[in-house]
Amino acid sequence: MKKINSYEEYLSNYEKSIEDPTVFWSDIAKTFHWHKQWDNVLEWNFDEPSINWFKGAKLNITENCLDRHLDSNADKTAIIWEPNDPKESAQHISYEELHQRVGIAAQMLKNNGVNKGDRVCLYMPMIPELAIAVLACARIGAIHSVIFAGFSAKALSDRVNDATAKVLLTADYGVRATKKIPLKEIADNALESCATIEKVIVFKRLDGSVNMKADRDFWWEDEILKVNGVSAKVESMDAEDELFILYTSGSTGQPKGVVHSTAGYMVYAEYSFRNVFQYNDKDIYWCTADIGWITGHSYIIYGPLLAGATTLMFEGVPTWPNPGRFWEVVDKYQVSLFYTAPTAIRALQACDLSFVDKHNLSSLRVLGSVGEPINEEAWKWYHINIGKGNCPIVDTWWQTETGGIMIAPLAGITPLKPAFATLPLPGIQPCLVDADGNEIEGNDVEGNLCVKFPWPSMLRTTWGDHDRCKLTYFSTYKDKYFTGDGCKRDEDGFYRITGRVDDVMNISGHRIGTAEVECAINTHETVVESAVVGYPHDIKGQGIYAYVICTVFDDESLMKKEIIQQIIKEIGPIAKPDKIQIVSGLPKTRSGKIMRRILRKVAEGDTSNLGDTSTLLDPSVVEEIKIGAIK
Ligand code: 7RM
Repeated sequence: MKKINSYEEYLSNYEKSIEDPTVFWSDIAKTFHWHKQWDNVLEWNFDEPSINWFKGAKLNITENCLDRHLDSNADKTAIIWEPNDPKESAQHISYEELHQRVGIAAQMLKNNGVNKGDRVCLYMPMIPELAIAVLACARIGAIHSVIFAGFSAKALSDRVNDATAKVLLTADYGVRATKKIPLKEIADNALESCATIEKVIVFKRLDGSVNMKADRDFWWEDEILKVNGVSAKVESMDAEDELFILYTSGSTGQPKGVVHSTAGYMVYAEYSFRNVFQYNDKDIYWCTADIGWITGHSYIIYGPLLAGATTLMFEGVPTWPNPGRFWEVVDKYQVSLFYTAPTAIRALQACDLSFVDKHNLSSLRVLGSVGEPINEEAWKWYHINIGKGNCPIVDTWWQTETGGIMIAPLAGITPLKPAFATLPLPGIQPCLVDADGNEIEGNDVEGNLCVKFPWPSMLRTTWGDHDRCKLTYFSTYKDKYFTGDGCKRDEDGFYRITGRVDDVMNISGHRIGTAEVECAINTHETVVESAVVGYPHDIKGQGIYAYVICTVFDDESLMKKEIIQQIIKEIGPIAKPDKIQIVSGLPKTRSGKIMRRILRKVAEGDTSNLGDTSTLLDPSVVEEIKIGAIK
């Protein structure tokens, strides 16, 4: 696949992609390996919604990730694995070895009863076997659902049940910094309420000192041996067959299973990877995300492997054994393309600069950012101290639902503006709409961000509930996909995403619904009601502020500890509130709606002007909340 080489070429490609999307995307799709060509490039309607890309085509995405590279690049490193502990050995897995290990793991799944269309849940640490398991599922047409290994047993069981998964892949433990995470034990607790799971396959990351349930639990290593080195037959998939489910938070308490399909996701993953990062075949590419999130799916596994790149997988954390770990790893492997989250940048920015200056970093060519708006200060720190002023920063805006990067500079090609995601990729037609749903034309404007034409990697449905997909994304504005984000378009037509306009928070780049946290808090027996809002946080981007009404309690600090425990149990540590305020009432309108605007203001520490409170049922609760506000 050829990449765009100049700004003029970007502009002309963009124009072509809008004028004739069919020709544009079929030219790109031709560079992949297909068992059968498509009959039609695009059939769509946003009302249902019904989206078909490359209808009638047959393919397997893993042949495009692996087999396709074997003739010329069998010995090239596909995956570099850097362990949590720098004293442990790293791994270098070539394309040839990865191809073989995926084929064998795929046969292992077959031997354990997994067939095309079955759901397989993956609750695993950041180890090569996770990438291998993802690809093994895709090899035999099983639908993978990766569940972030920081989620609690309750969150895991909810996702397993929603997907009615047949098999769970996990590990004895995960390791992060000095912590040992008992993944198998958490999975055991989750599975007490999961009737559909027939088998659990457990990878031994540590010593294997865990309970194994007879006839249900099997060791990965044993199951692999039983395959006798024979690879599974590749499944020929329809273009629109589901590739994976990935759960993400929305404005209700229940996470949605976002469904991506095969061909369109594949085409867009490679196209966006090559163009945004301006990948060339000598690059060493590192995305620090977790595979439990969409960034890991599209830009640790699929995008880079489709492009035949070397992709680095890191098991550890940015600050252990010291805050220079990222930069040590960059030097160790001569990383040239580096993709991380603003929260990580801000956390490292807060540490001593000597942790950066000890390292050379001259291998770096392109820096990336994803997950939340990057503030100007962090942008500059990243640009000067990490990129030494020489590396373009690609601020990439996209979502679990979009499958791939939508608005971003092409590295070294698109003019940069700090804190701007800049311009849409070819094929992407963003628009801003006002409160009445009318499109806002022209520049120097602000509105809600929508997309008005399909792109290949867009979500197709939400698992088990197509109406929910329609309602959440395609009903707010007619004939448009609604992102949930607010956005500005400046005088030059450049886009700056300003943050969510719905009840979704972004905590350290993790998407968490306020309703999810409220549901978790409300499971505490003495809690009557709660309201959760996000507020600006120096490192995390947003912090969580919870207002809670309780019946009796003796010890306020004990009560708060119990609430936190409840959230860890229901969701996981990522959803822990930063501040909890016990209140006797919440500001409600006469119709019973909580006025979150007021709660957000108080959480921000700005109580000088709370706006119009005349519609409140009981204005005195606001006074009490102001007095008790947590600094
Ligand atoms: C890739 C990912 C999606 C939400 C999205 C935005 C926010 C992501 C940026 C950003 C400003 C960015 N998927 N977001 N990237 N906001 N600038 N470059 O993060 O589904 O987990 O989250 O994240 O609000 O809607 S996600």
